Amino acid sequence: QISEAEVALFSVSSYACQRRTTLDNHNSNLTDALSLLAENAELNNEDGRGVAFRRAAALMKALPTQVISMSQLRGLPCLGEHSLRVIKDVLENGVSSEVESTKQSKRYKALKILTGIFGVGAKTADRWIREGIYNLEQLRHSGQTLNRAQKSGLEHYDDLNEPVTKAEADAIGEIVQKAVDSVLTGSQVALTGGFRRGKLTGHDVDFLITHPEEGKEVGLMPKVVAWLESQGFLLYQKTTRNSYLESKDGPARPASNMDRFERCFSIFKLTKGKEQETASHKIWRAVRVDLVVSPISQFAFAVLGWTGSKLFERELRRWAGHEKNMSLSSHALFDNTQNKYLRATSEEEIFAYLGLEYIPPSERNA
Ligand code: TTP
Ligand code: MN
Ligand code: MN
Ligand code: MN
Repeated sequence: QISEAEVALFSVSSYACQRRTTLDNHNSNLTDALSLLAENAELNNEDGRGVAFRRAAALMKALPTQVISMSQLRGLPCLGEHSLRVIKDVLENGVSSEVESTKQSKRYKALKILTGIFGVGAKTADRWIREGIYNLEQLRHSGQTLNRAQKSGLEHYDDLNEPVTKAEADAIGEIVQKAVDSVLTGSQVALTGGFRRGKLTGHDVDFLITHPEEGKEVGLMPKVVAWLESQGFLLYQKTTRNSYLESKDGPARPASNMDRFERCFSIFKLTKGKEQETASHKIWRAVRVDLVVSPISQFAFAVLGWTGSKLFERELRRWAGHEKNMSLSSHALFDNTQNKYLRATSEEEIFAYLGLEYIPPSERNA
């Protein structure tokens, strides 16, 4: 037994955007369990429960040492009754019985397999399961009509479920830069998402494109996509135009956390290096790539919004709204008290407006 005096107590802020969360996680046994339950909740459209588990997992990720006793958790925020029960189970028994039974369940396994198809979300997967479809084999023989994204997702299933490496992300970055240079000189490409936070692998590669002269970026995406297509780099693409100007709900208050930038969800055909050639002798692999175009005036907000993590972003918006009476989006920051937009050209300025200490991308891994 560990005596009261020996346990290290932690002092941790309640919003993830007030904390520094690196990739160095001292409690992966606990965060893996909580993340799996968060994922399961999300797959079942239980969003409130999903966020509660995500917040608990993020809090555990931010602790500076390994937790060995429940008494160390006294007074910590973000840990609800359910999360504490899961943590206790892991600390006492090495595993959480709820996590183990979830992992074994037919429904969870099917949801994982089916939502592993690009273009298939929780709702579609649920409908298929209710029709008796639990795996890819059953889906292929079911006669279900698949949309263009789903067809592509099924075709490249294995590649798209293989983590993307930083080397592959950099190779794609060079292609995107070349595409952008070819269609509009002076355009800039920034790597965002998990790779900007220092992750070594990801499920996709995210890029933000802009031009230093405001307005020059208009219509850029279709040109970039046409260039990529002409060079044979795209296996799939769906471009959505910018809907920011015509939105009625005001720039900083999008209806959902989906932003309104001109964007392209794509699947790249990436030629493998000699070292990466596999036994199958396939000389290329499919990689999910997200491209987003932002005007330079919104660039700092777009970089901040697209760097993640998803929970860090959610917490920034919650902090802005609840603590500062401001509305933050990937386009702008609006001060509801002063009734005005706050301009920024860097992420540092945005944190300053929000009254938050600046957290660099590598410490936003909440
Ligand atoms: P993701 O690419 O989904 O996540 P990630 O890069 O952090 O992790 P992974 O390595 O698995 O790819 O999203 C990146 C960021 O983009 C995320 O912080 C949220 C933001 N984003 C939006 O702002 N709007 C959107 O519509 C989507 C899909 C993401
Ligand atoms: Mn450490
Ligand atoms: Mn990503
Ligand atoms: Mn993405």
